[in-house]
Amino acid sequence: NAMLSWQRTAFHFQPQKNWMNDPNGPLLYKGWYHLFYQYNPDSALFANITWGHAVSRDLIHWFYLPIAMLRDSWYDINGVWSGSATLLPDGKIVMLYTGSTHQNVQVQNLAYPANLSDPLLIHWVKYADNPLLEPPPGIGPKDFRDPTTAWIGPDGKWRIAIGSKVNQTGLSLVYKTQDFIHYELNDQYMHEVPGTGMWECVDFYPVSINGSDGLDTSANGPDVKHVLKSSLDDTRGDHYAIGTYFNENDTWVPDNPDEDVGIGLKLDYGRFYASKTFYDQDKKRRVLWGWINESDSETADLKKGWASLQSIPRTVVFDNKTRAHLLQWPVEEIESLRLNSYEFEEVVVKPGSVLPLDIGPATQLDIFAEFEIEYLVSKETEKKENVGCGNGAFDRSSLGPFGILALADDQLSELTPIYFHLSSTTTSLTSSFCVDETRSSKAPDVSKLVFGSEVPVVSDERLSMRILVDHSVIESFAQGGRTVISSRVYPTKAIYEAARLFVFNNATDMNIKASLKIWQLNSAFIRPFPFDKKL
Ligand code: DQQ
Repeated sequence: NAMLSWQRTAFHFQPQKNWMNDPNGPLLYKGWYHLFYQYNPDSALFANITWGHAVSRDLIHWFYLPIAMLRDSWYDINGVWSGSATLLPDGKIVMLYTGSTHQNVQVQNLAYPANLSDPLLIHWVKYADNPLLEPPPGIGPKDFRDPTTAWIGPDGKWRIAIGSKVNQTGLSLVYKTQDFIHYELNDQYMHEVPGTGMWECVDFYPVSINGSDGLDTSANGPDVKHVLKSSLDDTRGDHYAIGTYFNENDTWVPDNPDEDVGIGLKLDYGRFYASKTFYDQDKKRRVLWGWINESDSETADLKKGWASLQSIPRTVVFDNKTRAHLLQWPVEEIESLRLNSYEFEEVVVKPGSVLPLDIGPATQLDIFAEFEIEYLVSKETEKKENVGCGNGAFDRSSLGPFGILALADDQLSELTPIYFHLSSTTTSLTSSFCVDETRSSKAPDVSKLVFGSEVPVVSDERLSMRILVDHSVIESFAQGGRTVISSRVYPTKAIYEAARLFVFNNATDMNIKASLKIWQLNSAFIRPFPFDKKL
């Protein structure tokens, strides 16, 4: 049975079968988290896009619900594309989404729940006079999509942002509205960055710079900065920048122009795209979802009968230490899946060695690892290196790489290293945080890349990583989530009981002392809603 193939994940959200892409309209309503998603009901390839729908009490265990919106009108017949939810102060819900029309023009549409007293929000009504917005003058018919969650300004009007481009300049338009039916386009863009191309799935939200709570999308004030994110394309990924939002004309300016949207930081340096946040008003946190694609072939996807998964939802906060990054962290509810735990303290890993971590089956794990460094060469001969991730995990040099081998078999014929490579051993360092997929699978037709980026290590910090392993996906977080990498791997040997975990040190000039805490993770319940039973 293809559905039972080992690549299927156990605690990541996936539809029962067929194709999924972007997360859409996440919200918390009457105690239920709602996730909608770009979904092809007919096959495991991208086509016929509708809105799939699932609900959860805790962001981990999910119930599939009927498709929320089908392609049934001229204004979305070529796809019910991405969009966002806004929870209004009077308790109503507004869903804005892009439709691809019968002529493949991108337009913005409104939908709302048929019955607000249904906490499952099963039935959706499309507004009778859709579409509400067509591409304005100067904007191409296929460059106008993915409305954000709305935020309200001091004048009492709501604003939404919509991604676009003019020539190769990526940009975000802003519209104002009072009733979500009539809209007025601002004359200024919110922001634009030359050379970045089409901005898909713009996300725009405040972060608190003095506290750890998330903020409602409309929050603003002196203790707030605003994050602007755009999705460039699935190879370049989801780029963000932190900056200041100016209420009076709805423009936004990055703190650091050299790290502007699309040319600076990425939410995730691996396989992760079209992400979107929402504000969880009960737990006062901002939660991020992202689409993690397959990296095997379309033929393999058709054979499996499914393609894609969603990341583990992550809380997003401003990094109070660097004051220049976001920190992403798996929502705390994932910890409810923890089973047996294993601890390893100050395991010395000598240059060139690989040590097994005896934890039993290693296909569903939550791993914390901290590393201390013992430099074996005198100060005088100490080398500085700036190797980055490009050389992969197998190229040895004085300061790395070292880290974890996940989804490895005993013979190390398949393995996925998640590792650091330092630039300097003294004081405050910058290191690279990387994942190397190149030896992850013997299967043919699998794309295998080396991913990663710099991760600043603040002086009082130890080098640390957290890794979630779930059969064919590995999500890795360095330095509390300052740099994040999602990867897909399809081992053929390191599966089921044969999957192992190791710690390795490929540095030539230092010992590594590794301290680890590892949990087996249970599977989550992800299944059709039991309409016939009482919950
Ligand atoms: N996916 C949707 C678009 C969006 C793109 C179509 C991003 O609305 O721009 O499935 O992956």
